[in-house]
Amino acid sequence: MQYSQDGLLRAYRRMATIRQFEERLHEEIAKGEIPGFTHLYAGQEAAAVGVCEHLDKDDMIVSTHRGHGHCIAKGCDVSGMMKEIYGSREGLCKGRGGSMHIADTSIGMLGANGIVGAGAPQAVGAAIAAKAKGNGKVAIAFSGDGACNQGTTFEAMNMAAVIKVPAIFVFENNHYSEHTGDRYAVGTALDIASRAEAFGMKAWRANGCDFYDTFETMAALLDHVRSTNLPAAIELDTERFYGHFEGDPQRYRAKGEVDRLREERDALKIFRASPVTQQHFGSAELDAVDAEVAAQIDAAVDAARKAERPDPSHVTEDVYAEY
Ligand SMILES: Cc1ncc(C[n+]2csc(CCOP(=O)(O)OP(=O)(O)O)c2C)c(N)n1
Repeated sequence: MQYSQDGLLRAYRRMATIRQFEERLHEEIAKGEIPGFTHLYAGQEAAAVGVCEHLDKDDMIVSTHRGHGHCIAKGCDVSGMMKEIYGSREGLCKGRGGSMHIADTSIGMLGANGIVGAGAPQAVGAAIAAKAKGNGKVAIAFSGDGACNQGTTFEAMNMAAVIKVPAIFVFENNHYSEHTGDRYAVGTALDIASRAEAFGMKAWRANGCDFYDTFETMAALLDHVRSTNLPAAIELDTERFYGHFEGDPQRYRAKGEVDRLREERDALKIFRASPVTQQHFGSAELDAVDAEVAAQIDAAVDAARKAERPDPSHVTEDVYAEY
């Protein structure tokens, strides 16, 4: 596959932004600065970015409870996200959503949400709209290995196959559903992609810690979906570096497991070590991106701390919509 320097730099910047955004949240949450419940995405950067780098602004994605990475990969404003997570009225959703409900429909990010398995039916709805409008857009549902066991996900895959809409089911298998390992919870010989195949759609598998593998596999998948308007699925083998939620003591993980994953399965290290990356960049150029991102995250936290908090008088705003 041909890669442009600009495209690769943008992909690296987005992955580095997700990583640093998450690491900073991990620190700020420990200080008690942030209200609400937070699920960190760090470790899964190559999955979100490898998928979303192919998308236009009007292609749509639906996220999960672990949504920050999907938001950043789709192009959400990072400062607006930070303000949202800090509960500010200046946040992307006026501070009403917090970490778990960030959305920006103006760029096709239809929202994160806390109901496991809710994303797939929403994406099918969005894909029906794309088909009705005939605009050639696709709708992607990100789901975890836990969500792949939900009835809603099966119903959505069946409907997408029957009514033939451009819905894409991205299963990010980070091997845990809360505290339960996939080997206890996922049947079909742990093969999630084969479930999609059973509904009659094409499915792919890729290493979700490797940007290039994910990106190239998604290129083939999207060629198929955009040329046929049919649904498809992909299973990405990935890892999460933090607990299920912030504060999770992670007693279900083997001793040293996360250290090993950070050593062997770190999406940013794998990207830097790739011969394709090394053909295009020296490490100084990528270090410079890391420094720019660090400054951006510092500024976002600073702005979020100072941003206006909601007032009780705002509570009834946006409750009703008029058509
Ligand atoms: C319908 C529903 N059932 C259960 C829960 C509780 N819950 C929250 S996250 C989660 C696990 C999700 O695992 P997975 O889909 O693999 O996503 P991951 O957390 O690994 O990103 C569960 C069971 C929920 N929020 N919604």
